Amino acid sequence: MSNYFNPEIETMPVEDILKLQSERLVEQVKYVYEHVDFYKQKMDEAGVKPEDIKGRDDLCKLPFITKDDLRDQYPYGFLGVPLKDCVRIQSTSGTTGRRVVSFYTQEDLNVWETCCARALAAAGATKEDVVHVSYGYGLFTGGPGLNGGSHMLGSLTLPMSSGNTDRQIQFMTDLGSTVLCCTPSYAAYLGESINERGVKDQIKLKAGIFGAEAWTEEMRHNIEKSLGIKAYDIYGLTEISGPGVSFECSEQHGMHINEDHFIAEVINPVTGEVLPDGEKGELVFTCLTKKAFPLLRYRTRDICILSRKKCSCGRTLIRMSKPLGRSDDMMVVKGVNVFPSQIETVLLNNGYEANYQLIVDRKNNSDTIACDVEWLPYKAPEDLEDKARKEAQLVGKLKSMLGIQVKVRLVEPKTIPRSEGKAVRIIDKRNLFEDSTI
Ligand code: DLL
Repeated sequence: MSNYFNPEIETMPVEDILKLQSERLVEQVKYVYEHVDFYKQKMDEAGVKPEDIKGRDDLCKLPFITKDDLRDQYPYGFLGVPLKDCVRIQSTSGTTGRRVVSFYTQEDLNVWETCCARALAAAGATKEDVVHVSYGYGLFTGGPGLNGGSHMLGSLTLPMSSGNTDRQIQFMTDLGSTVLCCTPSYAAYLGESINERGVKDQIKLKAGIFGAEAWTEEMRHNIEKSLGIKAYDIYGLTEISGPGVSFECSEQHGMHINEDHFIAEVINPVTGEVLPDGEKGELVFTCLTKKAFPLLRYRTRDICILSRKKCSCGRTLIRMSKPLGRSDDMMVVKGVNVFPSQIETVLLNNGYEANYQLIVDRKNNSDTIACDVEWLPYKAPEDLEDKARKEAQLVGKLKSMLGIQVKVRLVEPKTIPRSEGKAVRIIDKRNLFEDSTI
């Protein structure tokens, strides 16, 4: 069963949604050209006038925008309205360089929250539900986004924010939370903690909406089992609004993009060439309705696949795969591309959980990669020999997945720091960017 928040949009015939996108794009390009100096300059440089954009087929004439452009224009360079018409600021969780700040008018907030309400409805939430929001509140978009979506849906909203796991579980049992929203790594930790305390039978959760970081199907399976729920993915980024740019439906097979507000493209990250649906590449978004921070052709660095295949939930909105990695976060170790998700898949397929950390270093000009993995409490190695055997087994499995030698160290449960927000999986000690020149 799939519930729609805006059935007329979510199930609109594809030709109609494409037509709506074309109309909105023409308006939006005119709007940004007149209101944001950056676009006027960039389009003039590229020799493109607003009149050249007659519909979505002309989108490829527009230049791309990158995170560097946002940094250069920080903080007000992309504003499409006077600052006095903005009512909210949010910011990325980025830890290096200048933060990206995003601005919202009241109407921009309404659109964002509508997108989140669609995600909640698709996960089966209604007015009858108690929505437990354990994403961080504040500058991070997770808490405010799902909170707003839950209000819009009319659900009872518990603005828990992240942290204080005992209190989370107490509220969950006392107030009968039915829908949980947090990062998948925190959901896994909550599942672990609930089972340890033996209170699973007091939990009324039926669904969870987990996003903001990569997670695998195996991790989904583990979370569903430990919390006794259906776990849905949700995707978004601060620059484009926040969570709810796309969301999973009952099919749990790709996330529907809110195409009345965003056009998605997939490009070859090296050449910038637009790729046909079904091919893997970097996801690029164009905002059709945002006024305060209107990004056109923004390169997300997330690697994805788009699909227009019919979905059994009845939604006609295009689907994107889970992000399969990042064109920038991908690690190159010993010349081999390594995505943390590949390592996670090996661990979960071999009876471990996603409690691991990767340590990448460079010794004598040669890369090393080590992986600390917690053993499960009920699967502790019997002795040192057994531990070495189990480690060697994982080394072999990782070698066949990645083609390189990863040093594996099994460690005691609960020794790898847990995260209440996005998990820190990689420690790269190589300082690669310090040596780089252009
Ligand atoms: O993480 C927004 C969000 C909040 C999404 C809550 C979902 C739930 P940022 O902090 O700007 O925004 O980070 C955006 O996080 O470009 C992806 O690389 C990654 N990301 C977001 N959702 C997913 C997901 C929020 N479902 C960046 N799967 C994006 C994998 C995700 N990666």
